[in-house]
Amino acid sequence: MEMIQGNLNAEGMKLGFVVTRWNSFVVDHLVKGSIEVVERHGGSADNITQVIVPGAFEVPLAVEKMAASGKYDAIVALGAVIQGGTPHFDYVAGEATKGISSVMLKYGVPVAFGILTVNSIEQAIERSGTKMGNKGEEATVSAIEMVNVLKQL
Ligand code: INI
Repeated sequence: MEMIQGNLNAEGMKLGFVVTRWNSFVVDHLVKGSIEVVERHGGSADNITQVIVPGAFEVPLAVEKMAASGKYDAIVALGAVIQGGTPHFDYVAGEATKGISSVMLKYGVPVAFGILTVNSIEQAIERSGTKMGNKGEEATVSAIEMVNVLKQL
């Protein structure tokens, strides 16, 4: 049986981060953890390009431009959509998710989903480097793994 899986070596990997300004008090921690995890896996912050966008709704367009440029081995979307009292959350989170996955399939470039979609600020804090880990780091590790899987396919 042939088994293909990706290692977590990020050496020489060129990564694009698309980062929202919305909820920056949380997103800053996702970015910090993501940079650290690249370095822990042999990559370099010098090979990361960060693009700042207003909110999660704008993320797919920036991800698409980065994917189309052919300059990046993978892209990581980092943001936080926090539930309010209106259906706005569902539209923003839904469009971000759909847009990101369609870019990934269109260009064959891994795009990791590091956008928190949570019910409360407390849940966002828990997932940005406190008791539930750091979802930015997790997304970034997924991106590294996918780059290494795709090299073998
Ligand atoms: N954008 C976010 O990234 N997170 C949110 O929680 C959020 N909320 O709650 O509204 C949010 N809205 C802005 C949206 O992403 C767009 O920037 C805006 O609608 C302009 O297109």
